[in-house]
Amino acid sequence: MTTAAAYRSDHGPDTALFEESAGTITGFAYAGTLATEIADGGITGVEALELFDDMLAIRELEEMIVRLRSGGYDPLPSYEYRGPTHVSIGQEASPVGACSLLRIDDNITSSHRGHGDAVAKGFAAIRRMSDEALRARVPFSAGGTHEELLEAALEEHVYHVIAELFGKETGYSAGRGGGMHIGDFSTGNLGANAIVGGSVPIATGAAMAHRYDRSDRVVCCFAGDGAYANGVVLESLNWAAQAQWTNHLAGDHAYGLPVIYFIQNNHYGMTHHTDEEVMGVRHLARRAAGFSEDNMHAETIDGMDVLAVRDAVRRAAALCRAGQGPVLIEASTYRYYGHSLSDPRNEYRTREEEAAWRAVDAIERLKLQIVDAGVADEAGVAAVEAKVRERNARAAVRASQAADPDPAEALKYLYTDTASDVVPAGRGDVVPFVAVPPAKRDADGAITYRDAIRDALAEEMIRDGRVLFYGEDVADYGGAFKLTKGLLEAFGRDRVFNTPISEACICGTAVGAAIVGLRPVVELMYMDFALMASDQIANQAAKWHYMSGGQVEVPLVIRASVGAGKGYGGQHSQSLESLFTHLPGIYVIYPSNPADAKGLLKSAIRTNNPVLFVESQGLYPTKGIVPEDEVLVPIGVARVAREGNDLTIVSWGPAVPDALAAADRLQAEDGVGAEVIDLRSLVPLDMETVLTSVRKTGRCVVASQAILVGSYVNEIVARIQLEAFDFLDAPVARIGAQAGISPQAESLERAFLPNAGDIYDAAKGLL
Ligand SMILES: Cc1ncc(C[n+]2csc(CCOP(=O)(O)OP(=O)(O)O)c2C)c(N)n1
Repeated sequence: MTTAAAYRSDHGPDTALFEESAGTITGFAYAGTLATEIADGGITGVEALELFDDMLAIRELEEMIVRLRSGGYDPLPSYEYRGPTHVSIGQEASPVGACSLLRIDDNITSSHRGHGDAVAKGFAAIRRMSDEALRARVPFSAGGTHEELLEAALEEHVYHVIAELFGKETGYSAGRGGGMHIGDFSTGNLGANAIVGGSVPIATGAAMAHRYDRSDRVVCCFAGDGAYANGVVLESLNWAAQAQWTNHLAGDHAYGLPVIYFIQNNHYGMTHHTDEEVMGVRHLARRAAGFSEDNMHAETIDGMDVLAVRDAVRRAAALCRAGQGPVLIEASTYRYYGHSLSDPRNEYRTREEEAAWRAVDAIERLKLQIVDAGVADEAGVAAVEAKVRERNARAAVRASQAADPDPAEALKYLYTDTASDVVPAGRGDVVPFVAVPPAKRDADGAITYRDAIRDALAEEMIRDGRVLFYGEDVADYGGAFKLTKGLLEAFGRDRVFNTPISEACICGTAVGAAIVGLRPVVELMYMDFALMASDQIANQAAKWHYMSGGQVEVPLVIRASVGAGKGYGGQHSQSLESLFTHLPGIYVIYPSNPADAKGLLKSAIRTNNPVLFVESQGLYPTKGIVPEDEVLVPIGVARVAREGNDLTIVSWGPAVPDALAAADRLQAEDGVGAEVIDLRSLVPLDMETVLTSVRKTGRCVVASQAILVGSYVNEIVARIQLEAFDFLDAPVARIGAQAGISPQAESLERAFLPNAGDIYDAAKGLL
């Protein structure tokens, strides 16, 4: 374990002249053939036939999609295929060559054009499985020999892939993901991603987890050339190359991230040319030079030669397993079809160009070499072709007949009801290097909201070694608000570390680490910066449990603090919780007091759902009694903060103290008993507690600090009016910030934000 060695620089200015070259990146260096590979022991004839089989299986599957669209797929002449048609025909050598050198427990991530990656990783993993593991995948198979079981398992894999493409319950993701999000976690496929580049930080986070676990697992991240212009991808390269993984402060775990960035460079984005149009470099492998002193061991290879792919991935995986990752491989390849089948592709490329690439077709090239090297004769090769065709056809027919998901289950897998109730053996009861400084307690036992959060983190990090904590400046400095001071010293830099200013990567790596078994807690310095990470929060963290059909859980916590009320202006003051309530799949919690902050954060760390945990900087110094014993506050249970019979005030976060102040004034000045409900968690929402109160009081004000346009306040108001209309004696009133931008000037910000007086006035208006 690395302890808290300090990063304290004592370098003065150094302006000595230097010249630096970006080093050499090679391209197309591989010169082997199947015959030389066999002679050198790099491959066996059987393995060569397996590569052939695997590439054919991908092509057959995707040609099925092409023919289904035109009604020309003989096994299913009238099946109506719906959904995306991003076929990768032409690119098969990349996934097949790469996956053939990965272990079962290695991972891949994939792109919107990921059918081939899914088939290849599954086939490669299945080919390595024991009879027992194979039998578990095909319990119904009558086959007795290894070959029979293997063949049945391969067919079953194709079946589950096609069933997913057809949107069937027996698809890998139970029809919830489809081809653009297909994942098979049982064979190490962490999912395809329809957000171009979206999976790259996830792969990086999974590699970070493998490093943390001291395993020698590797992650191969497939993405297209277009993706390598995307911000989060470039952030990921920077993230993976950080010196802190390998320098002396990493102690006994100085080890580069075991990730292979495998660019499937088919030379087109959707229709644009990456090489000559939207990129300033000729070879994408050059990208690596900007991020790491050793160019990430980058190279360009012939992606139309499955043996060249194997050669590169063999070396890359070995480097990663030896702690010398990351590695970047640019495979030059081509897709014969357009972006999708609705793209005729004549606006942007010529038939001559297509013919030139088809002339170096990877499947044909391997077939010739198989015959030339004497691995099989023409008849043997034809037999493999027939076997693949028939296997795929049987799987497709079965998939077409499989049951559609039950419409009543459209929301199944949105959330999980599991939590980390038991910490696995060897992971629990961590002994800190030094004790976390105890929170300052008042005589009555009160501590601050800030310390309550820090204590929750510390307790959970002791309870469970899978909990990591990272974010910008959170380690030595203790975060911008000094909230996490002491955690680095207690848990070491392995578990508490500073990150680059890369909000998308902070959240995306957390998704990757979570789906392979860790429980990351990350900090966004200001909630406004969540917008920088919005794809990773909204499309990745929130969606993977559902899109995987429940195959995977995403236990992570994103802590984000709201800066409102400090005069920090429009980009550091936003209460954005409502935005995230609009994104099903992620819990949204906003505590109003120290006890809830602590108890809810502990629960958030333990639930297997992703959680956006919103904090108020204005509340950080406020105090409240927090029991010294462990208390978990349940998520999704509102708190009646003050009882009353005349009127209900519903609120959350920093609006709760205002609501309580308004209630006190109503009592004192008007003799009105207001009941104050602190929602605590917005998602899941405890509407029952709200309705029970409103049914009793007949009047309600709903208040938060968010601006009212699009606020979650409106959701509560609407539900009250729908579900308790008959009990209302007045319309429900709403309170929020003005529909504008947080101003800096105190006079303006005071006017902009709602306060206790506004709540009081609204309540009076109802009486
Ligand atoms: C973030 C994002 N922007 C745009 C798109 C629309 N889109 C889908 S595929 C694609 C091109 C991707 O190019 P590349 O990464 O090279 O992969 P390829 O399609 O060539 O396999 C685009 C622009 C998207 N899905 N996601």
